[in-house]
Amino acid sequence: MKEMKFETKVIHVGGEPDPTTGAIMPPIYQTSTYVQSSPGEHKGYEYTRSHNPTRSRLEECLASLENAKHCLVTASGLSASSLIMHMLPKGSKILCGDDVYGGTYRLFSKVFPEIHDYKFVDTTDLKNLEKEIESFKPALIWLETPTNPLLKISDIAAISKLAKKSNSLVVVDNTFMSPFFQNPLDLGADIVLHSMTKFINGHSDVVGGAVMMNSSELRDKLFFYQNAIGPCQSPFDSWLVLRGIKTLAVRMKAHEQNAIKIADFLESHPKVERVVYPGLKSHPQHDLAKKQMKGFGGMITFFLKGGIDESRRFLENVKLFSLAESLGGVESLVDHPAIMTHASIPKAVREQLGIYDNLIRLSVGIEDQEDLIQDLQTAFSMV
Ligand code: P1T
Repeated sequence: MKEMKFETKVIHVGGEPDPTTGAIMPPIYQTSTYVQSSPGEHKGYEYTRSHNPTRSRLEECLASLENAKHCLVTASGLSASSLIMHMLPKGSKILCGDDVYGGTYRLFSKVFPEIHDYKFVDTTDLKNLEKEIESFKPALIWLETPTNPLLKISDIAAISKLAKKSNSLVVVDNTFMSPFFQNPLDLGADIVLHSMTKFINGHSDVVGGAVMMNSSELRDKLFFYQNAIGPCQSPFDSWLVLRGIKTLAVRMKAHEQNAIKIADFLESHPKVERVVYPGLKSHPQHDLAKKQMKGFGGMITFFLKGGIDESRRFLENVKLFSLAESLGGVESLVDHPAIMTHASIPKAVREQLGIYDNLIRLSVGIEDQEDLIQDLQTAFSMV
């Protein structure tokens, strides 16, 4: 059979009917252990921290969506990031994009500096990045693209080329695009990482992470740490993601359609200072976005005219957009990064990056777009 398209893979890869009963939905193997017929003789499953058939189905599906040979599903996005850090030899150098999720920044600036050496740089500036790679000689380059929350876009193919010359690994956190809109391994990255808590699951009811890669050596190293440290996802949560992921393609299209309309609306609104959305011509890396992404996604960042008081009034008056951390669910969310998701970044660093008190991040859901625009309109009128 010809290679299946994305829309087919999300439903059928890992979604084969149960061979024992014919159940069209995969069983939840809610078990911690597996019976052996003789010591060491088993059916490939010994203990759920190491392997679980429900989780294996999800891993198979996710690997196919990122055109990867391997996938490991973890308990959260950050536990997936931690596994990658544990895998590196002590004292490794990591060059990380300067604008990343606040929790990633905290992990790399407060937890792992005891083991490794981190440098945060603007990875959208290729010339400067090339110099940094030459002088810092990183073992690993960490890209989040588009970034959270400023939606900056790094050139995955060009950076992967530079990295190959210096034998650095490239990791791409692809959470904002999901495998539907961007496939970093196809562009030369070594590992792609997702917080499955977001678009992949899509229903705001699971925390999870995943890493995909083509190298069996990398997979085996990461699996060793996954098994040794223990951040495995529960069978029930893996099953929920298997359920949620079936609609990933239709959801991503709907998120994007709404986001395009809302970005246009915001760009013409008198109370908005600036809108950042990869699909807008005004986005500084719009051409790169068109080249390396298959769509622009459902995340929008904008700057309100004013400061914290105006932001508070806006955020207290939206109704359909719920004020909450996280993103990527079917329901629209709004976030104030400086106080919420990126509070762990020191104020001075935040402001250097442009994460001011008037910056607001939208995770545009799949509700009716006129209802969403009306909701924003009402909140603006209260500012
Ligand atoms: O929350 P967790 O599943 O551990 O994923 C961490 C993570 C990793 N990478 C990116 C790009 C992320 O956005 C996140 C989590 N982000 C939020 C909770 C947020 O509201 O931005």
